[in-house]
Amino acid sequence: YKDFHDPEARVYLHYGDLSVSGQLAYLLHDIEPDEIYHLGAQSHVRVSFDMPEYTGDITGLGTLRLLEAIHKTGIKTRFYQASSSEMFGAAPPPQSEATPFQPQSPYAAAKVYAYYIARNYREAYKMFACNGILFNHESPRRGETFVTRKITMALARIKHGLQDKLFLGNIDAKRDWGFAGDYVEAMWLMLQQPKADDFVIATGETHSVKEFLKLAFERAELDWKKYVAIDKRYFRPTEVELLLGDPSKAKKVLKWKPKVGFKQLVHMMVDADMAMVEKEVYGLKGKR
Ligand code: G4F
Repeated sequence: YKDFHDPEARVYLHYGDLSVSGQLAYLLHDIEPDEIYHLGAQSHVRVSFDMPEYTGDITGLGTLRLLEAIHKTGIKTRFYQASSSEMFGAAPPPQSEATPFQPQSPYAAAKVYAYYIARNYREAYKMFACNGILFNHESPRRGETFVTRKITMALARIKHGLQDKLFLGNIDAKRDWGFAGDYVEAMWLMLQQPKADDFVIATGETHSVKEFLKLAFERAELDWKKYVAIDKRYFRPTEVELLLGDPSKAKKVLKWKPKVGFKQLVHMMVDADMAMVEKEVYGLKGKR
């Protein structure tokens, strides 16, 4: 973020709330964006079981409010809906654009609603609205309560003596993990196409949380089994055991493919958190 007085400022912040439809319309009217990437949501699956109504309101109805604001203001824009592989839920892998959804959480059910309402506005009002059905995408910027970052943060702290244990839930769950940077490129490509459509974005590989743990701790020369404990509180009432995407359509139409592999991604995240914690420790020592 740069202050807007700075001549080099390229990012401008506007305030809005997905629960306030009128204000969304004012924002769109003022900004007239060429492209909208709608990633706003209550996006944590476990939290959606604790806050199901809020999740339905923001993640599901929030999307409707934004689409309706575009429709009512009549602005010409291209709309990207952040759909999620969680929508596939219990559906057998590999999951593609043709796989029927079987959502397993209030979050996933809200995303299914948002997916269909985006399609409906595309058909009803000829809006350029795309669904990117993104499988898990990670980076050093990942929120600290999602499992990958929770692991890399904890192990960096363990390595430097700032933490003893890491408590996790279901470590047998499998996910198709990719690098967020690659996936953002796919989102942009979707909005550059001549026709709006829906695309699965995935690597086509699946790995368990346990595999992530092993690779991450090995990178820090630690044995994960000595530090990880299972806490039932991190289990979900209904779990998505296995996600594995089939990105063939994106490869063919968007000419997209992921550049960063699983091991490289794990190492990137571990290295970033090790560097951050080292700085924290060094800073603390410096103060003494
Ligand atoms: O990192 P997670 O919380 O991601 P999850 O639930 O797959 O959802 C993420 O990816 C979706 C795309 O498919 C997004 F739509 C969504 O917004 C979010 O970004 O959990 C991954 C797996 C789960 O099976 C979970 O049960 O890790 C398991 N897990 C095991 N222990 C844990 C933990 N997850 C979290 N967050 N914390 C744990 O301690």
